[in-house]
Amino acid sequence: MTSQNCILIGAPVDSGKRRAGCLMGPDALRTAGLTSALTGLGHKVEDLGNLSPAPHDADSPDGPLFAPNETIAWTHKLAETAEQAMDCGLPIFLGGDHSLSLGSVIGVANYAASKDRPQFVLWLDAHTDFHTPLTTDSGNLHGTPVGYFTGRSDFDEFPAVKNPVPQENVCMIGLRSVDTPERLALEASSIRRYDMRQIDEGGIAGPLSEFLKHVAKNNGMLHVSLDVDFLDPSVAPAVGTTVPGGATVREGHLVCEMLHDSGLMTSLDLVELNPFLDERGRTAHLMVDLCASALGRRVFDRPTRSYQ
Ligand code: Z70
Ligand code: MN
Ligand code: MN
Ligand code: MN
Repeated sequence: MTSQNCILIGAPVDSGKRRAGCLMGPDALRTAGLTSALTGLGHKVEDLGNLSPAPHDADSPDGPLFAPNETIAWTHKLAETAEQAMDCGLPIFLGGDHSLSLGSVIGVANYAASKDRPQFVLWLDAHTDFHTPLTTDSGNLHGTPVGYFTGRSDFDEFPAVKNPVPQENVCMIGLRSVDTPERLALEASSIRRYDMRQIDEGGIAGPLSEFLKHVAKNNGMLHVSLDVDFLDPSVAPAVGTTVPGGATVREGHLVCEMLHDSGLMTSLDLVELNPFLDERGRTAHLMVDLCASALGRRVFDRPTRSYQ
């Protein structure tokens, strides 16, 4: 197995929604043994510690969006850190809520563009997070990163998206909670999307391997964004918005094992873990175990599958 240089980037972002607690996520993932899980697989691990947002004006409690200044400041910091880290190995962003992907994805996409390679994104989530600041009802910016990095308009105060990820390069799996404006915009888009019904009917391996083939054929770089609520809340309770009917432990591992076999993943977000809501660390441990599967942990050796 190829040894990777894993770069852990603590991103205790808690400004993307109102319920507090994701700021403890990076330390919970560390406490659950992330570093030793990865070094045990033969990888090098460099932990950059926890970042802070760029300097910003205080947010006012009124206004349609929750904490926009803080989230924009995080976006600046994370985009810059992501682009730099891509030159040194495989960045793993330890969230933090999903608004961290506003920054992580534009940063890695800028790096891919500098190498003349297309960026792809696998979005593992109950939600599509395809809002813009004008379509969101909740005002929670963790519901907007896919809208942002695919280049939707109305993100005026945010860093400019120099290299939007083309819609055809985005694949969402696990969907079961989609707001009407998101659904309408998605239906008018070429984003690949699989709801839980499709997974129930046909399994998760088919859609994923089709997407991985597409990434491989285009020599793409692949960012994977894993939201805790992709998983069913019965196995992953440490999340603010629990949506019943999510992926099973085995579906989660299968996705991660296939990602590893593909050799295509170049960056990863582990997001929305709220340790305040966990039960004896079980969600943190599951996220660490899934990350280990994505980096090569397996029960028995198997011939490597090809996605070419
Ligand atoms: C809803 C909104 C969301 C994550 C919840 C929910 C968004 N669509 N995203 N949890 N990760 O408020 O915009
Ligand atoms: Mn602040
Ligand atoms: Mn999400
Ligand atoms: Mn979600």
